[in-house]
Amino acid sequence: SIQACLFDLDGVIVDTAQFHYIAWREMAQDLGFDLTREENERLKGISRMESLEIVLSIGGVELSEEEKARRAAAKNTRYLELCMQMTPDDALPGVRRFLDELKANNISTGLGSASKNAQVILERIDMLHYFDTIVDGNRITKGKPDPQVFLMGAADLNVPPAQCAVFEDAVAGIESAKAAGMLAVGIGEASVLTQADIVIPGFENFGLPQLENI
Ligand code: UVW
Repeated sequence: SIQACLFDLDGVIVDTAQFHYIAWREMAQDLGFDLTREENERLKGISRMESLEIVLSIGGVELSEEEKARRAAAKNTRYLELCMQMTPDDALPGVRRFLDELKANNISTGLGSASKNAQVILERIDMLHYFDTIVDGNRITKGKPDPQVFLMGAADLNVPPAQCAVFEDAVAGIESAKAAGMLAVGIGEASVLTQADIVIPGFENFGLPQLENI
């Protein structure tokens, strides 16, 4: 049975994709091109520097390494400024209740995110205390779809991968969970998250009994 649950942050705990989109779009416009919402989808679960490379390739823009570093830092400053508007009410529906249920049943919890901002965002929505371990962009050397992020989380919690469930909204994240040998619960649409063991629209009608039934 499942002994640990590992959660992606962006799109699973909180919807920060909208802020990434605003901040990348402003950078793109400053460089003379636009970024669509659909193009922004490609950035989900992807690290900051890889996201920058994708955005620049969309615009056909080439920058020096120095300018890339400057642009990425400026984007992050803007992104964090937008994130600071969030309150604890911005946690996605049902996720706090589900985490309470896990705690009450002694199931370990971990965060597995490519973001270097994971801790500050969890603090902002007052949810840092829910996680027994945080594996974020400051710790990993290989991004999703590599399994490293979730294997580190399982090792921190001392739980074998086969007894871990991963909650993910990104295709790369589901791939990462499956490569780690874990149960993958997709948050979103089954037509997109085809490798997931089950796909749910969100946590509103999901609890431990549903998890144990998969
Ligand atoms: C991601 O968006 C994944 O990374 P960061 O928050 O570090 O820019």
